[in-house]
Amino acid sequence: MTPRDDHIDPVAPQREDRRDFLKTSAVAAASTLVLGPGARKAHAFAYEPYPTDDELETVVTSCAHNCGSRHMLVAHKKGDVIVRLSTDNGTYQGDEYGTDTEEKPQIRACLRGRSYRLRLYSPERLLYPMKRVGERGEGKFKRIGWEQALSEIAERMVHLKQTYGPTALVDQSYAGASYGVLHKSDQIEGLLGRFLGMFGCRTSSWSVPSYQGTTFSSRMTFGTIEDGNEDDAFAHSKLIIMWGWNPAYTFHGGNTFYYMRMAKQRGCKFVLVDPQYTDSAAAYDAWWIPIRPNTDAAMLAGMAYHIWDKDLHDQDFIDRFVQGMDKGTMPDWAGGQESFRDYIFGETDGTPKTPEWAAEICGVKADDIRKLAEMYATTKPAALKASWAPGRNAYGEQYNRMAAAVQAMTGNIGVLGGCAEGVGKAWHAEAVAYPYDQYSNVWFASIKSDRWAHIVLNYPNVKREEAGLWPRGDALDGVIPNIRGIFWQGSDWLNQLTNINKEIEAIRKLDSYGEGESLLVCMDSTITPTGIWADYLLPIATHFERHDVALPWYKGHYYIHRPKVIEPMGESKSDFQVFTELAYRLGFGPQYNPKAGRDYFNNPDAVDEAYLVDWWHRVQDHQGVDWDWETFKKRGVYKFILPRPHVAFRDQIENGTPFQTPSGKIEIFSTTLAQITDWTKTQYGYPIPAIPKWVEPWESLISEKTAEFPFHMVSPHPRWRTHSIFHNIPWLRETYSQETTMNASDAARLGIRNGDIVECWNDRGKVVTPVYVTERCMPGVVVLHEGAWMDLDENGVDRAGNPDFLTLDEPSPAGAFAYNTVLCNVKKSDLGHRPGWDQLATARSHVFRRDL
Ligand SMILES: Nc1nc2c(c(=O)[nH]1)N[C@H]1C(S)=C(S)[C@@H](COP(=O)(O)OP(=O)(O)OC[C@H]3O[C@@H](n4cnc5c(=O)[nH]c(N)nc54)[C@H](O)[C@@H]3O)O[C@H]1N2
Ligand SMILES: Nc1nc2c(c(=O)[nH]1)N[C@H]1C(S)=C(S)[C@@H](COP(=O)(O)OP(=O)(O)OC[C@H]3O[C@@H](n4cnc5c(=O)[nH]c(N)nc54)[C@H](O)[C@@H]3O)O[C@H]1N2
Ligand code: SF4
Ligand SMILES: [Mo]
Repeated sequence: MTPRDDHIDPVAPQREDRRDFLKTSAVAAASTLVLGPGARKAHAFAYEPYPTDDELETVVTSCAHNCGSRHMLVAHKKGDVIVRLSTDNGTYQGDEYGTDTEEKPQIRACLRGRSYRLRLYSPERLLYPMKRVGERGEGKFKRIGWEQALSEIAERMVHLKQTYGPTALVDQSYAGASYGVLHKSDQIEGLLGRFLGMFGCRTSSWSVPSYQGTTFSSRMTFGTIEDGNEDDAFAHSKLIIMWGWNPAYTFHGGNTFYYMRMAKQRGCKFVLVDPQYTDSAAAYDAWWIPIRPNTDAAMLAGMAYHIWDKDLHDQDFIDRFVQGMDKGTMPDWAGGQESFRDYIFGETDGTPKTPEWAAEICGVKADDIRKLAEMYATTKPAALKASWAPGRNAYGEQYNRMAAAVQAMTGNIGVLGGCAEGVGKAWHAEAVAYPYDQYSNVWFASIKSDRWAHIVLNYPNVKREEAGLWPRGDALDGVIPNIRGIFWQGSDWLNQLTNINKEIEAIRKLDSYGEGESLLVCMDSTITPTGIWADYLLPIATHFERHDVALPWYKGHYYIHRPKVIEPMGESKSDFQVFTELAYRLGFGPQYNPKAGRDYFNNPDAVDEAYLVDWWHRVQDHQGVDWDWETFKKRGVYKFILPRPHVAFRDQIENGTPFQTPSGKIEIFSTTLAQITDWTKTQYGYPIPAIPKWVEPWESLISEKTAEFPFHMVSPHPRWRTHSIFHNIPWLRETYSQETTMNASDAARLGIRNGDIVECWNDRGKVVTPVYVTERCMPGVVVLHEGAWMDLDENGVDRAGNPDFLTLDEPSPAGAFAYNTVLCNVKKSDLGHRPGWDQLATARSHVFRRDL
């Protein structure tokens, strides 16, 4: 058989007329999958005729979403249909043969980006406004027009605001569409926040799932979250400690791997501190130190003890740049309070934090803790890259602060090849376009993001510290919001926040208020697990279908133009169009979108361009960009060439510029925290020590709860998805599958073999997946990647394997989501696993072949 005969590409259009294709594509794709190859003869567009580049139009654009990087995608289109995607090959800058150099690398897309055509034209693509006709969560919707959708939503918003006050609607916008200049979804700068704020009814969600513990640490320690180097700085390290960091899977920059390979070639040594042996460790031949999850702060404390004990610390650096590392660097006003060294040597609590003390907690041998401490303190420069996952835990903030203390005591901050990173934002993009600088982030209550369900379920008997209410200092201060509605924009938060069963219970409570007394709106370009629970689904144009400029994620120094590559599919509109039109209906259209008129809903292009041109002028003024807007549009990507690798805090260390903390120093002893007296009146709710300390998490492998739930589950980010995005892409599910990773000795004890179906459960929920049995995961730990699209059976068991059925919604005091603080049990199961809603679209045979 030649490909021409049997290849069926459910994505490729089969007719010339795109509009017809759009209407029929979902149905065609679905029937293709059900009937299978051969059942219906398809004309294999992708192979015959196979259009060559000269027959196609080539458009440079970028990939999108909250995925760890930002890469160039090149769309090759015929008419209004993208038939091929490629990526940067170095030629788009005008270099005919292409360049890829250390100072100007290509920004090549990963497997997700290259599969994007399948997301764009997926059967789950949302093409029309929809209204729920069944029960919430049942997934029954009917198609309605924009007019009906927007007038009903506006009417309900007014009713809820008037009846339940200015905090009735929760903003659950998140980073699905961040990192664009104009079309933004996020909690601070996003379109939804501005919209609800101007409307006068908004409860904001202040804690960031990714790294709230880490953010807190960075702010307290350095006074900023811009504590990162650009990736090329890694090429200069002699030792890189990947602490809970797996850049082979979980992107943290676009070219991290390229520069780490350069470091390797120049003799750098690598260490991995992680409960699982990762592909990053394999690629760099790292020394793997398996550690019990959530015990990192204890291990770092043991390292600090040994570094002092052997006199390997950098006292000169400490004296010049650090507050509170030892007695000599404590501020005068803090008389009698404990310094970090006092804590480490047990001067107050009588427990010296020796490597032996740490070993009991973290399960790493004391000798290994000593060996790593010596390696780190004597190899210069050394990068201790303390990633976010170990901080996505109960008291996760203490881990990041402890890592910062160890970075500071060895003088590895502000030097090329060192690393101060907590959050690790590096080079500063000119992020927002007018009008965001006006009226953004206005809120009437702000809660810890994963407390909304707790508030709904317990209202009004909720203490302000349980809700994590941010102080306001006015009449609304401490007032618990009477939540009556949620807007999801650029988030799949029902699927991604903690303790999904509790969220479902909260939605049931909203149901009980009766028809019209609550409102759930989901704005997305695909039907998502969250959308299934909404009352209204609003179809949003993807970044291929609107005009914008793409910004790098936390690393990278470039801008990528994002033209409107194709017309919006179906009846989809951009978020900005939808909010502008709603704002007109609610009476503040011109303020919301000052450059637009009422016709923006149908003609957005000139207005969008005008905002982007304003922004580009700002870039030209502030960042010395020498191209004009038209040149940028023509070339597609502007890559900055930095005079030297960007290293955070170089200026502070080389020139004595003060840090942005109250004392102007690196604050291991925090001025801010030391001065708080009533914690219940702060957004934290509960006390946080002024210096980093090991605090035992609510559940871990050292807690008594292991008698019932002996496994610690961690849920890292998948290589083949961006959280939940791309879960519905069959190509990607052929590369990896959603499976529970487990150590071979645990599996043997439980009679579990590779490929068996297992259930993982605890007192919060239960999920079903195949199991991957390996030596690459330490005993007692199971790994299950976040982001699978939940798929409940009639007993509420998740057949897809979404770990957030097991996570706990209790936030750490500094706001860290405790995604990786989970005990559970595991057993072989007869329950069914479903890899995707279109479950036939997997090639992982072990799911079907049970007798391995
Ligand atoms: N167990 C566990 N759970 C986790 C984590 C974990 O480590 N473990 N990690 C957490 C972390 S760090 C994060 S960041 C969250 C991510 O949580 P989410 O942000 O909810 O995850 P995404 O799947 O990226 O969802 C983004 C949604 O935005 C939509 N979208 C994309 N572009 C646009 C647009 O332009 N407009 C609109 N309206 N929608 C758009 C996408 O289709 C997608 O449905 O997950 C968290 N969940
Ligand atoms: N491919 C891909 N890349 C992404 C994303 C994605 O969804 N897909 N999401 C992006 C986003 S929004 C974020 S927030 C970042 C997240 O970036 P990270 O937080 O760095 O990533 P994770 O994948 O959650 O975890 C990294 C490693 O930490 C380990 N780990 C988990 N718990 C612990 C612990 O308690 N101690 C130690 N020592 N190790 C632990 C895991 O086993 C894993 O190997 O990734 C970004 N990059
Ligand atoms: S890392 Fe992100 S931006 Fe880059 S190609 Fe992959 S999904 Fe797209
Ligand atoms: Mo994240």
